[in-house]
Amino acid sequence: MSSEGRGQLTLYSYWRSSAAYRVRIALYLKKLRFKTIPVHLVKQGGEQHNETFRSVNPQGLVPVLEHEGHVLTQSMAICEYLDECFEPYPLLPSNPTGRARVRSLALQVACEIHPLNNLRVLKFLKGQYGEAVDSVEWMAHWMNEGFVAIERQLNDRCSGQSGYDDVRPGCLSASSCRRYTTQSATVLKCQFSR
Ligand SMILES: N[C@@H](CCC(=O)N[C@@H](CS)C(=O)NCC(=O)O)C(=O)O
Repeated sequence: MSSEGRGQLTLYSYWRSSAAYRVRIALYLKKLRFKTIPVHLVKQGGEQHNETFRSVNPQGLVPVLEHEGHVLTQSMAICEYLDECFEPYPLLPSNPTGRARVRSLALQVACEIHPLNNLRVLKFLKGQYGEAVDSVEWMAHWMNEGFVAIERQLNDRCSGQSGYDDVRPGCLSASSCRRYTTQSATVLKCQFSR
């Protein structure tokens, strides 16, 4: 079904949030129209901490999707919700193995790499350890480790060794977008420049 007959999609989002990017990319891949409510994560200490936003998402995180009276959080849950509600342009392959592979790649970013580099984690590290911790080095370390493994899996895919043929490039970019756009970009870009 198209988005036209299914009610307004509203996304609470911040332009630099990689989790919100995942959902925005999924929305665009599925050609769905949506309204954006910006939540500035930095200005005035971060709008995610306001009671108004906490009443929408008690976790104080973007993205949040509102649809037909439902309030949905967690980017991967939102992407799968969109895929289930709106059939055209599927994000996941039609077979169970393909779906497991796509989910695995996406979760490697969403559950392993991203949480360690999140704003609140970096703030805590700086608050606790100050100059003793180099947050850029910290981010680069976890991103490098994660993306080395992902690149290796994709190389296997390119050489036809691991059966990744059914993984749509868009699905992966929804999970791994913005890998070059953080402060540690320079380090990573050199290593993952294809
Ligand atoms: N696992 C969550 C992560 C959401 C998340 O961490 N969002 C970040 C932006 S990328 C955020 O809102 N951070 C606010 C903060 O750290 O204060 C998801 O995938 O949706």
